[in-house]
Amino acid sequence: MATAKKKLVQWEPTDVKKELLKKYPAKVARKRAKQILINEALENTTPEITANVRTIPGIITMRGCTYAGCKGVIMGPTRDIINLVHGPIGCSFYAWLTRRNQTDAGVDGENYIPYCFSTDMQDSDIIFGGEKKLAAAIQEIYDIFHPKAITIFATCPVGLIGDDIHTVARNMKAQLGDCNVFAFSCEGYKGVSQSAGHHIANNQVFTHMVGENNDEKAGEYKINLLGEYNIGGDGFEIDRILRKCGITTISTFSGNSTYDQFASAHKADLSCVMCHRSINYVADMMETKFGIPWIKVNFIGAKSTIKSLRKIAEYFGDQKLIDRVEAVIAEEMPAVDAVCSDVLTRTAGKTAMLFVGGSRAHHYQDLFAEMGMKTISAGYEFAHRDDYEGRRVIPTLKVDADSRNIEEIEVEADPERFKPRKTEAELKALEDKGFKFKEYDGIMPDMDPGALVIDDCNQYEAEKLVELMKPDIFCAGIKEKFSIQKLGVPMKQLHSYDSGGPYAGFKGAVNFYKEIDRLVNSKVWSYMKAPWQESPELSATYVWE
Ligand code: CFM
Repeated sequence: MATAKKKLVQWEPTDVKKELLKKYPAKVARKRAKQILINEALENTTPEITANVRTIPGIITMRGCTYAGCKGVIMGPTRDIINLVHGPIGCSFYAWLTRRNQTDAGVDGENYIPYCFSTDMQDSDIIFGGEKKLAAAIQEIYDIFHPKAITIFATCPVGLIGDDIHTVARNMKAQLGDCNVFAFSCEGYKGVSQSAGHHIANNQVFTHMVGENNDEKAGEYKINLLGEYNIGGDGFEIDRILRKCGITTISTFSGNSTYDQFASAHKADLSCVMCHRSINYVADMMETKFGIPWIKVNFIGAKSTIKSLRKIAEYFGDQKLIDRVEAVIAEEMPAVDAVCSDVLTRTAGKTAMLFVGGSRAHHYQDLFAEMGMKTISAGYEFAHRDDYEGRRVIPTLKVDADSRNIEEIEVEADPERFKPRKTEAELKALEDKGFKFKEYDGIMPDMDPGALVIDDCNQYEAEKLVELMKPDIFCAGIKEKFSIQKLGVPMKQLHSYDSGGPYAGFKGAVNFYKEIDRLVNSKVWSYMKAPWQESPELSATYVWE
């Protein structure tokens, strides 16, 4: 049924919303209605969206858990720290190398990412407590690997039985002497999604590692790249471009990162925030404690990459850098333009839907726009209102019981190391020219009026949307992949990139154009027919008949 020819163009966004809600019990429909908006952002009359709230029980959400956000997302890409999961083996096994954060082990070769470290809790540990087993595991890791740091992750049962992982960490750190040991209270149930896990991870990274190494770092135009996780090698492509421009990356949080990068992050002169959702508070803390200003960047999309590079150059204000950035853009863009104009003839006017995490549903709209494609519906799994409506709503965000679960750390200016990177007058001069610091307007202003913005979209709604609106491509994750393809619509995973990528930067844009062109122009999906679509009444006989 789901062929492009049968597009039901008569569906108005308000009708689509009604259809999505129709099957729900009244109370559920009322709640979901607040998480589904019809975008009117250009006039800026869109009412507030409900986000970062618990998924309604019974709904099959696309979200992950707090442990996933802490262990998998933030700490997962760090190569020379040993991440030890305190819990039953499943929590570790199913988080083992499933996120495609790539690593280059560098000259030192220290890389623990291929390993899986777990305390493998058993029934007896749940009954009698697992602290001794945890301490023994830390000792064993130390004896075998001598890593710079060991971090401990609490899984759900650890919180339930009350193991004091922080005390174990403190004692082991003192006992070992030359290994930093600290823990995360990131039990899966701790928040409403992986977003809570990001926050728990980042707070501890900031407390236990940032600022530890005071050695001067070589290089010019020093930046931190915050919220870039090197999925499918995105970070490598961004590094390539930055290096070519002469920009020095002191740290990346946390794609292909090392202990020393976290420890030296306070030596940078600018923080560039890629994924706002997972890390914006770290950028704020860096500014408060060390005086490093921050800007929002986006390296997904060739135009966004150009904009971000120019913004970094404008911040440093050095003509040498400004010229170098322009030279790099001039050198890189012909190859990008050539592929873009080729695919445009086949991709312009096609439609996309994006339901991904907390930032990609926004960033990837830029790439689709470059291909002349329109995003008719998009939303985040777990972002907060500021990622939809912009940072201006932050002061009005309600603090509920779930947010209260996450420790807010108090940060003050460091008495010795706080150093304003620019004078008040310099900052003002930049701002007067339209330069924006710590600004993010969210996804909604960039979406067309009438587009459907859906927070925490679920399996049922995803299938319903595809059925009603027939997008030319649907982007989400592995849980959605096959149900969407079975509806006859191509599906691109924008978490893992379906083993593809990189899609960031210039070379990434070219990869993406080609991949999407191939997908949206493939007829194979429309040929798919389930048996019941050919003959709606299935009949069968019992073998003994
Ligand atoms: Fe940030 Fe991410 Fe994302 Fe995210 Fe993620 Fe990811 Fe994502 Mo999957 S940190 S919010 S928790 S950009 S793992 S690299 S793709 S959901 S949109």
